[in-house]
Amino acid sequence: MPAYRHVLSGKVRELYETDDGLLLFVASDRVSAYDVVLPTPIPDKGAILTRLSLWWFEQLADIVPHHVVSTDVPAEFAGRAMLCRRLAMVPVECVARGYLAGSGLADYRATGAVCGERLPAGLVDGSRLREPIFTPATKAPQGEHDANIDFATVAAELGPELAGELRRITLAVYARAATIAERAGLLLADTKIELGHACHPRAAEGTLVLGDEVLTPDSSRFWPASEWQPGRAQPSYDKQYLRDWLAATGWDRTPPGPELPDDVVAAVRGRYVEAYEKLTGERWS
Ligand code: Q0Z
Repeated sequence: MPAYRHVLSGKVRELYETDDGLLLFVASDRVSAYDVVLPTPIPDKGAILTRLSLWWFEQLADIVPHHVVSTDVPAEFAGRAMLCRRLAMVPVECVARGYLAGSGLADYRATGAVCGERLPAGLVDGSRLREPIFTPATKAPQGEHDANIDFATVAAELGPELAGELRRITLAVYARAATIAERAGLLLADTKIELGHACHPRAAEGTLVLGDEVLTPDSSRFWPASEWQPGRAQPSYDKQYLRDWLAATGWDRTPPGPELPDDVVAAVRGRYVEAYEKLTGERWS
């Protein structure tokens, strides 16, 4: 493993580049709530989400190739990092939704549509959509929220052919993942993927590659199927315990957040382990 230099910090992850032109994608143990990174890490969270991403990349490999080259990484990142091919990222967030929540719900309430897709009247928080929809968004700068855009805008910016490929791949990834999640007792409400073109000149021209992390609780909404109840906010699989505990402290959601006690850390870690074990069918340990 050659030398590496830090290039980017996200709220809960880091990106480095190596001398041979690869990227090192590192997941930290940091956890955020209400867009604030909390001062207390969740042990193994970075490793759990990395292993989950790697597992999903394999499940999706017949739909779309992925950017991972190796998990042979420097010791300080062992278990929570992936060496990746550098992609020319498509400047659009690719989101698929099978259920109404978050910004999709907000847009539906305001306009009756999400990303230009007209939906039937009478849908509520958590409603299942008759058919999953592609709801692209602009990539907002750090600290800002992505803005939903309609398919016609993506087609105008990137060309109708690439826009159609993004939609096709995003919906195929959602369909595969939702089926797998349902077998594990989880509903996949929505997921965001990042696609890019390989930069390597020998790579097949025009092939889209799946980048970033995939189908982790940080990029997707997973709901316990047994608790799904349209008409109210659904409990988040990973963070509901944390949010409920934070609410009870009276924290006003401005930084810094409160330190988490050991029992809360253990409960939140347990949820990530449980999500990993349910989805993959493998023990975490
Ligand atoms: C991912 C991000 C951050 C971690 C750039 N294979 C790739 N090729 C080109 N660019 C990226 C990737 Cl994964 C890429 N990000 C998001 C930001 C830490 C990941 F601060 N940015």
